[in-house]
Amino acid sequence: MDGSFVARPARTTCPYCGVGCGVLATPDGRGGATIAGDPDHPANQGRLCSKGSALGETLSLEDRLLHPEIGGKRASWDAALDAVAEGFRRGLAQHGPEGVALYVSGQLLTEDYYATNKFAKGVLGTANIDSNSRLCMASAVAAHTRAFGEDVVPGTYEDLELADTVVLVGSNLAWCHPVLFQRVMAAKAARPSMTLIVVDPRRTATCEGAELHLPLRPGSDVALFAALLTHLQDRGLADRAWLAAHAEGAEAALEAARAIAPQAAALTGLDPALIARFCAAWAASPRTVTLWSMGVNQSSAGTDKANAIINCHLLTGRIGRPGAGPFSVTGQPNAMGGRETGALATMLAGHLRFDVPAEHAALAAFWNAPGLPRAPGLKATQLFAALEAQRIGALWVMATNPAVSLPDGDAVRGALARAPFLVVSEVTRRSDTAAYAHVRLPALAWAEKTGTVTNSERVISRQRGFLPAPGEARPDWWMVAEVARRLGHEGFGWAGPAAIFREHAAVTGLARPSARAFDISGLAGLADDAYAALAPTRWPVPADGPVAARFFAHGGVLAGRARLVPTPFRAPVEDVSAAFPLRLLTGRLRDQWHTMTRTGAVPRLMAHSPEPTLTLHPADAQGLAPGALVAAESVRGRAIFRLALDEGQARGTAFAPMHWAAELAPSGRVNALVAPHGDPVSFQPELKNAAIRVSAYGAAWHAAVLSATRLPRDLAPYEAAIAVEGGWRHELAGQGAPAEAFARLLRLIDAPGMAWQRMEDPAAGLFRAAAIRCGRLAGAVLLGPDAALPPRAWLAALLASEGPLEPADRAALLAGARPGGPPPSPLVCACHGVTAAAIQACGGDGARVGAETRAGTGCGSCKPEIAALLARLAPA
Ligand SMILES: Nc1nc2c(c(=O)[nH]1)N[C@H]1C(S)=C(S)[C@@H](COP(=O)(O)OP(=O)(O)OC[C@H]3O[C@@H](n4cnc5c(=O)[nH]c(N)nc54)[C@H](O)[C@@H]3O)O[C@H]1N2
Ligand SMILES: Nc1nc2c(c(=O)[nH]1)N[C@H]1C(S)=C(S)[C@@H](COP(=O)(O)OP(=O)(O)OC[C@H]3O[C@@H](n4cnc5c(=O)[nH]c(N)nc54)[C@H](O)[C@@H]3O)O[C@H]1N2
Ligand code: SF4
Ligand SMILES: [Mo]
Repeated sequence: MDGSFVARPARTTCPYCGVGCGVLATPDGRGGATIAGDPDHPANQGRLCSKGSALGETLSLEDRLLHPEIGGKRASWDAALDAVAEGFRRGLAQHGPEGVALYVSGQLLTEDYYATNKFAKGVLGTANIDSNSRLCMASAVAAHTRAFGEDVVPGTYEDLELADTVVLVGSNLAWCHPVLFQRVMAAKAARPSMTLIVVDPRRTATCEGAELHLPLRPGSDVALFAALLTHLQDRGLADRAWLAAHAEGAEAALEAARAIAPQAAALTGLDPALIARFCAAWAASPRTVTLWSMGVNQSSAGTDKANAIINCHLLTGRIGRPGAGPFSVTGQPNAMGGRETGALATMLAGHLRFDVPAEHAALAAFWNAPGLPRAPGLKATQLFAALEAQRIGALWVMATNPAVSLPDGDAVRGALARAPFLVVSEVTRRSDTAAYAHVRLPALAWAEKTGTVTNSERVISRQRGFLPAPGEARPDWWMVAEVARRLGHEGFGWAGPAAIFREHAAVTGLARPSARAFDISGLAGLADDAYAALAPTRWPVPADGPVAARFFAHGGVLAGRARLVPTPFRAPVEDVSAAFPLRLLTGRLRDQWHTMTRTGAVPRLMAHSPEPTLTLHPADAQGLAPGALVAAESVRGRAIFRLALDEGQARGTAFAPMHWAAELAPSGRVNALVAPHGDPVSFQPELKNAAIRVSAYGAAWHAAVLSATRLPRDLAPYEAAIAVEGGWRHELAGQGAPAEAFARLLRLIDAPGMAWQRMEDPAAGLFRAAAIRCGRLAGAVLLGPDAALPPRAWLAALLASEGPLEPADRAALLAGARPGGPPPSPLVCACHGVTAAAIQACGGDGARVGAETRAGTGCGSCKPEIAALLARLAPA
């Protein structure tokens, strides 16, 4: 907190994606706040997406962890911190520094990250600190390091607007970096000659704005870029002068590409004419940005995929110029900060390296840490394998939910359950991982915490608290500092985040005179008030003066030369077979954030895609109907999903979102299926490719339950809890006698004063009941033999309505629809609650959609879907 309650807007940064949008948050004095985009922030210039604009709806304290707990019981901070110190002391005594670990997150602030890394490497003497960035950015980090000698993103967002061709590889930018996508679309509208190309096995919302979509076979990106590299060389587009001055390795990279290029069509499954169009478009446009994300990184060939992209830019010298360059976008708000502070098992701190003795010595001296580890530690999946093997005596998990987000999820949960000592710092009581913890520590959440984050374009922005700390919640850095102090270490006595930031900035100057691009030593003397007022600042900020915004701007700021890397082709580790014939792609939905601990409680964000869904191409559906339940299995585990069919899903693949946790859908955890195999260079797991099979899930009954409060978990083999205005909707399916299941569900929502309407037809397996209390709908249970239950949207809306039910509505409750009311239709626009039917009713006229329904006039995240609906209505 910067101060107590003030009713003026705080200038802060969105805590979701790596675009890093500036937010103006104005406290309402009742614990909430109104949220607006910051017009002065360079990343978003006032825009926000659906998740950002709903931030005000995530501030409730209802599910917050507000007090420390030991063994599930409330404890004082002193007792909890003593217990953590003791647990780590014991872990060190039993297993040495290799037997203790921290698992942290790109959602920590830079100051938290710095303190935690210093605690692990400086105090515990272990390099076993890894971040969920291992699941996210590790391949990009490794590729940058191989190509540039350092983890540096050369470009800026502006380059995406200045480019003539923008290529998005393995990125669903429209849903995952929506404000950046809107910037690209606005630039395209202003300059229609601009070309957008999407490389993704699925036809995503992002493709709505694209001229070209390459639906390549999952995992085959290296072959596509090998074809491009040889094409560029053969067309004489290699920039010989630039290569001679700034790069090396072109010959070897070309040789490797030539070995693959002739099979590019076979390996990618793409039409050779499409590959030729792609190569021609790229070749013809000196101003090309190739942006990539998880479809590239989350692969056993992730580092090679990224280097194959970078190679094309290096060969042509299309880097460091306005509108040109390879561009890895970050996922989390502070993925970049974690890389800067070095809070990964493979780095020291401030881009200093384990393998440069002078850098190691400089940091050991600066931290007064003679035990500073000399070699990298365990990477995320290795760390949890070591936990499972009982080689980790104490583990501290901070701001991440590995029970949900790590691959081979059932094994991870088993390891967490058997952990000798597990500490979890969390903001919510409802995290799957926190359920396993011996000690739970309540952290400050976004609205309360103070520090800095760095976005995808290297801009450091302030997060500023605007609500008071609730309960006994404390900053993450403070917890670490207190435990370090208990372990007898000085050097953690910071008065606040400004002091930590100064120390972090000073570390980035330690490598001098050896040149590191990441240098913010110019901020090491930042006074408290200057830190408080810090405007968005792009690094580097060296102590000795300003530098250009773009790296490699002719002549470049990096020491040494850039390197083209040979990238031989490797198929994904797990292959499909007769037993497991489908490749499972996993990823994100428009309105959800990760494991849903924050967005899952916001009805407006739940409406777009309320249940864990598996999408197949209709030709792969084996006669299954959309809306049916399906069991998906891999060799590792099983999950149950609602089926969706989409012509845009590549044949032979399936897609399921990564979001559902046991908290909301115990059977919908996709990572029960996914393999932990990693990239050999980056150790990033192959989260986008598991071989699975899909079959109908035969349930004896299907049910929907509406209630004012959330029902307990584990009621049925399939369940999804969905927050709606005024209460909760539960979708369930299970085995056993339908009549018994109905009676059990009724008992769960029954309460004194309820009047019941009931309809039972046991022969048909149909059971329905609605409860009325004080003239209003208080709950309902709809149960039947298949997924074709009455619609629930109208009933859910009645739960929230203030007034008494009208007689016609009362009569219609068990039908689930008001006579003559609109048929149910999926929500498209979350800001204005507009359904697909309402948009279609505008007759394919885009202007009418905005004017009459207001769809697409809010945050704009739904624009690609509106475009898709209109395209389907347009005359062929
Ligand atoms: N709405 C929302 N936005 C988010 C997040 C969120 O949870 N929700 N999380 C943030 C985070 S941490 C991250 S890392 C980013 C991720 O942002 P993205 O990487 O854009 O998101 P994903 O949906 O994980 O994956 C992108 C695409 O990769 C494709 N893909 C799968 N395999 C391959 C392949 O072999 N090659 C290619 N070319 N493509 C492939 C998938 O079909 C998918 O459409 O999003 C950030 N933004
Ligand atoms: N199959 C599959 N798996 C994936 C992915 C995929 O595409 N497919 N994507 C991967 C990627 S890219 C990512 S980034 C990960 C994300 O996965 P996670 O990091 O596990 O997901 P989150 O839900 O963001 O977890 C953050 C946790 O921190 C808590 N929290 C929020 N703010 C704070 C705070 O200030 N302090 C503390 N102490 N806690 C806080 C939240 O309540 C939440 O429980 O998932 C990875 N897993
Ligand atoms: S694009 Fe959306 S989620 Fe990402 S930072 Fe901006 S408002 Fe937040
Ligand atoms: Mo991520």
